[in-house]
Amino acid sequence: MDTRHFRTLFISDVHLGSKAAKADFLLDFLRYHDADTIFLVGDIVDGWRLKRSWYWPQVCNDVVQKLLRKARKGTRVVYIPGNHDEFLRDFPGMHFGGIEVAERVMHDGADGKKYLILHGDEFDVVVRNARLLAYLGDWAYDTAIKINVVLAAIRRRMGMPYWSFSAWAKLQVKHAVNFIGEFQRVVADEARKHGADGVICGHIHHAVIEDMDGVRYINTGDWVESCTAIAEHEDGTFELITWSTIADAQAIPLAIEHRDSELEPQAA
Ligand SMILES: [Mn+2]
Repeated sequence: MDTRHFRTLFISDVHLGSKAAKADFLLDFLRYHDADTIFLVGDIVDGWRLKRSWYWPQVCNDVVQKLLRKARKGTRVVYIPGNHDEFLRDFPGMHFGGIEVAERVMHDGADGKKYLILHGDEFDVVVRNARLLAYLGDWAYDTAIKINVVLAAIRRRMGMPYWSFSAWAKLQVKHAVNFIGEFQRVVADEARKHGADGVICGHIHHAVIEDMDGVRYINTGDWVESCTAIAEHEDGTFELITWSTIADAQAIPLAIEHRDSELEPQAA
């Protein structure tokens, strides 16, 4: 298989440090995919898991080394922290081995459009209480987002794990689809508010490229189940890549020993 080169690659929700992380799949993906710019759209490292019990097999180092190597070789690598790697949120503008950390980024697409890149966890509380907040209006909406941030910080200080939207949504199977739709709508609204034509996010582990009332909604998916990434071609078109399917079709040998490591319930 030849290496594919893109203008931009977007990857999120790898959850390195959790046993469910498919790090070996990602390592293979990174071998065959390159880009001028790589955006890591949050929850790459699962700080919450690591805090509870240290789980860091060699393949996690390999992924990190691979990314650092790409950065050294001239790829611009930008790390946008999520809720599971929020310790990085204290370092906006910092560089680690050539990887820059940013809270949010406005990406100029090759199609001439602007794409707001963010992880997406700040909208959990809004999604949970969407109807009530719509009724109460803008002030309540903005306040809810602020409360979410403060509560997350308090929980963190108390050593409690971040409340996980997708784990919770999965429990409410019947409503899960509604919640995904609600999340998409809320995040697309945020992009609109900032004058962006589209938004690229992660967090809910549901990869898709979709139009939400004139705003392009793109979700990078995850590397604990579906092994997906978003690629931006030179001509500005976006492609959703499902690596597990491609790897199977190409019969690319994977490091089997990591593959069936005990699965744990995942957190978004
Ligand atoms: Mn997340």
